[in-house]
Amino acid sequence: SIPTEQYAQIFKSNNDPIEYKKVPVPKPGPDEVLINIKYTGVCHTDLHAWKGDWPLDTKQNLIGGHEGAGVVVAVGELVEDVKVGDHAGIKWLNGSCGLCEFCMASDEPLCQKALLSGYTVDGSFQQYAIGKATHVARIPKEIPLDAIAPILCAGLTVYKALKESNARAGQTVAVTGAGGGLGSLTVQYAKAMGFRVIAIDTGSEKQEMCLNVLGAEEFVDFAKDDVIAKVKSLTGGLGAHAVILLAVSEKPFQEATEYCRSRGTVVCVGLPAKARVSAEVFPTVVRMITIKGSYVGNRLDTQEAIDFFARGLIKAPFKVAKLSELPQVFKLMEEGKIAGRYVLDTSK
Ligand code: 8ID
Ligand code: ZN
Repeated sequence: SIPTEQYAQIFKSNNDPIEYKKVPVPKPGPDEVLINIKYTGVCHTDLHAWKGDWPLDTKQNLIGGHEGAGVVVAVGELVEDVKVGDHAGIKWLNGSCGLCEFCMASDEPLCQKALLSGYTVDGSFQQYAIGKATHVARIPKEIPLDAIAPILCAGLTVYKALKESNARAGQTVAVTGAGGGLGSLTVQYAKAMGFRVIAIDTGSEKQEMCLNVLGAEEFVDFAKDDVIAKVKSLTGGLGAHAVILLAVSEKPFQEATEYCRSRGTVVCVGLPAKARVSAEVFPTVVRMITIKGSYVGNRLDTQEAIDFFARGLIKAPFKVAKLSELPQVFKLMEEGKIAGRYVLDTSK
């Protein structure tokens, strides 16, 4: 039976204290499902949302979180293909209109009426969360709910970004921010897609993880090495075929074209506050560099990213903490101290 109250992490407005307290269990509307969230990943986006880093307002009294994996406990009267007992996930895109030109073209993240979990609607930092039935991720029952949680944002986002990079099997992808949550999964998806990886991040823990656990071929420490020179020297002087920018700092967004190969693509994914992307015009033109953004993924990208995981190809390490410990996880994230992803157990 579904309780009437549950625990959540909630804050009034940006930078207000995050309170771990009891709130009502929401009721699904006709086209919605209610998911008993078992585990939720903590994405750097959740920290940006709390801090109000971006030029897009968050809802007041927000329950954050958008990597929630759990079990469906109730469905609205119009929902046909999701059943009570199914495993399902709350992802960043909670809902979209289905009718605009972007939705019609399966570019639903670009829908102007999109609902964003843990940002414009309540997300997964609670024990029971609502998602539109058309958008909740379908999770096969044999997949562990803790390990799949980070795939619901980080995994599908980086899988999509790698596709957007237009790199081919055998080519080299530089991953900037490779030791973080998105980064660790990028290294794994890149490998599964046949790419060679140069990981860029800092510190011995992330270096060890990237090289010995995730399978990157090279590691460049941005705090010690000359990143541009080192990536070029590792790629015969030409640079990486693609660069995936995941860092939460501006500098890489201003130098990535310099270690990207001619004809290559720089894919911007990280969203540091108030940052700008820039590149010198002359080399960008005469080396035919592409600079583009990539924003989460559509429902097919989601299911494909889950398929890679289901096939045993994605094994990025994650640490489990309690839902009640969210503020401590945010602190470690802010300090850049997390190698990989934290996943919260919502029962504690
Ligand atoms: O759809 C999207 N575009 C999307 C989806 C999900 C998340 C975008 N994001 C954004 C987040 O909002 C955030 O801005 O991607 C960014 C990365 O999220 P994350 O992976 O969850 O953050 P993290 O775990 O804190 O990892 C960031 C890593 O960047 C490294 C840090 O050391 C850390 O490992 N880093 C930094 I800060 N500066 C760096 C630099 N100069 C750097 N790595 C290389 N060079
Ligand atoms: Zn995210």
